[in-house]
Amino acid sequence: MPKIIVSDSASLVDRWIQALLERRPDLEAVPVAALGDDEAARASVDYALIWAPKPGLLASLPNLKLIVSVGAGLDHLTSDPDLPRHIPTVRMVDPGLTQGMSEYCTWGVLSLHRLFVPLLNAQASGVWDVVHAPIASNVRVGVLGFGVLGSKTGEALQALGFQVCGWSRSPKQHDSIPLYHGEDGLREVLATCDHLVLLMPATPETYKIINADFLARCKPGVGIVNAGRGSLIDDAALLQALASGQAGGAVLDVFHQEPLPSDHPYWAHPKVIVTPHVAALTYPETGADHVAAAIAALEAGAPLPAVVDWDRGY
Ligand code: NDP
Ligand code: OXD
Repeated sequence: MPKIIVSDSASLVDRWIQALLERRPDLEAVPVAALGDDEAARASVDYALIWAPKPGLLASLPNLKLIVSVGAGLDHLTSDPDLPRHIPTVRMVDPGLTQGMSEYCTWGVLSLHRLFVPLLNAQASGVWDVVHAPIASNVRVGVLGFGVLGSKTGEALQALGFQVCGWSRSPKQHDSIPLYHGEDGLREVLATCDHLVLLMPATPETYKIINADFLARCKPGVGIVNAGRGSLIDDAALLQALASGQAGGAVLDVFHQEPLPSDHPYWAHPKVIVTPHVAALTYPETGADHVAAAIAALEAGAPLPAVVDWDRGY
């Protein structure tokens, strides 16, 4: 009987096991915590559905054939210096996660667009301060990172009436959303967008991509929603742009250090909304189809869905 080990937040592990067994009753699914320490137990593992493995754990499983990341991001895996990168690895694609992300990012854009941050500050001071937002059809939102999550977020923003464009690493097409890539494409996006949604993965190429030079190329007063990873932003540059008015506001879910240190300037910043990495969650009940599909593809020798290309970094 093929064996899969499961690691996620404690409250989700039993739900994963139930959801996996409903789809694949032929599997033995066990929590990582219940895997014995002896050689025979380690040798019995075929597949791993994993969030943040104990460093060295995956490399110690001699018959491991497939790693499925519980998250769409991979940094919880790559923080293991011994991650066995020769084993096929699949990123999470989950309709529940995608829906959550599109809700979070549309809320983030609406918070900036409808000036909710100054309105909430005014409420805290008991001030009746009437401010009006521009009409959405005159506002352009750029989604940087137009992959699984970015494309659905872009479509949701477009459905709300915003002008939307996307930017990705490689050329892509969409029926109704103009898409850009490369340096020339970025120039066009930054020069024309009022708000930017960041949904790129953490890679060496995207590290601090939102820096002083990048922000200076944006429209004055640009709004930033970051639900990708904290490593995308040079915090000193964003704080400087917020102080000068070059950036109008930011909604930030992810940070270089999590939890965000209690003395970080973002916490009390009057132009910033901080949320504690809650933009989107993978739900076992909707994500298990992807895990079952990945295992079935591996067993059939077919191409794996959402397979990671470690040379590309995601
Ligand atoms: P995808 O791999 O489907 O999409 C990533 C997108 O980023 C692709 O469009 C890709 O381009 C683009 N990209 C990658 N590198 C670059 C680059 N150097 N320049 C420009 N574009 C680039 O990932 P998902 O949409 O599934 O997830 C995106 C990220 O969202 C995850 O990596 C994770 O960090 C974050 N996330 C955050 C969560 C939260 O709760 N805050 C929850 C879930 C995910 P191309 O299309 O050309 O490949
Ligand atoms: C993810 C996340 O990458 O939750 O899925 O951050």
